[in-house]
Amino acid sequence: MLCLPMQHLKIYLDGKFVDEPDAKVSVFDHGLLYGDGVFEGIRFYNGRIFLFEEHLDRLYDSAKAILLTIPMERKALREATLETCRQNGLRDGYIRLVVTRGKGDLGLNPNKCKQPTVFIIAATIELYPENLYTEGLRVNTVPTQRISPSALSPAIKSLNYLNNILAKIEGNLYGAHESILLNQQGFVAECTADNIFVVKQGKIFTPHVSDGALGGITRRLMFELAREMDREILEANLTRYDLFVADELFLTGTGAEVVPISEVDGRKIGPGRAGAVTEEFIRRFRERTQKTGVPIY
Ligand code: PXG
Repeated sequence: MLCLPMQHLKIYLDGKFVDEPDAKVSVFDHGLLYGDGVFEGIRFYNGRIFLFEEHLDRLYDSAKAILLTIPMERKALREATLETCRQNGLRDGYIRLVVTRGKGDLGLNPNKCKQPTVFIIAATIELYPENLYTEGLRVNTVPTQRISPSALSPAIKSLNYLNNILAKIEGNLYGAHESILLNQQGFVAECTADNIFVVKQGKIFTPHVSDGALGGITRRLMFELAREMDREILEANLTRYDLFVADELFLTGTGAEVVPISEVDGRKIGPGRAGAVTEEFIRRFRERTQKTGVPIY
């Protein structure tokens, strides 16, 4: 039997492409020490990066909001991202674009960090199994509340995800596929890495960003797809009650895409599987992913 050498992923790290085992950052990097940095999760489908400019916009805005200067012009960062996909010969997959405050000392003062760290990973991603896109996810609301926008704006896609991770751990303890976080007023905010939508009597609702939801790029696409469907999405203060009595519920996110919810806190939602409106969003979303995006090759 012919044994081929194992192919390592090529990682972009501070201007160079390195094999994954050599892609290392300092233990003094404030991204690691304090979660001081920003990131994007981006998908590419059929040889095209999906909603690439929208993700770059959000990355630069997140960085600006924490006074972190990304040490690359947008054009260079765009090209480095495309080249990372090419170096790995991928046509479908997931990109993780990360900018940290860089190496500093053991104090948290970011002024000690002279050079931000930039790395880009392009890899394949394991989605939820296809059956869940018809059968739906079991989700739970969890005790951990979404961090208040006045404490840390959920609009900033920072490396500080402990709030979401604690919620995820709690959902895992319930055996849930995902966790729903409420805010301090008891309104539904979002899931750990997804936005949430409610369908009720033909109308569609989603939490306000000010209720603690990230302004998801997939969320924004839903507003556009709804217009195509002659439907309207309303931003609203939603409670657990609204989830329990919904006709349909679904989640959106770069990783999860558009995925139905069948159960919340052990209660069956609507038909207990993907409803007609959710299915229409899934169909239109998939069409977009296959037909649009920035070509890699
Ligand atoms: N809320 C939060 C807290 C997120 O982190 C979303 C909503 C959905 O936003 P987008 O723009 O993706 O539609 C996110 C997205 C991961 C992962 O690895 C997380 C995200 C995106 C991709 C992958 O779990 N966050």
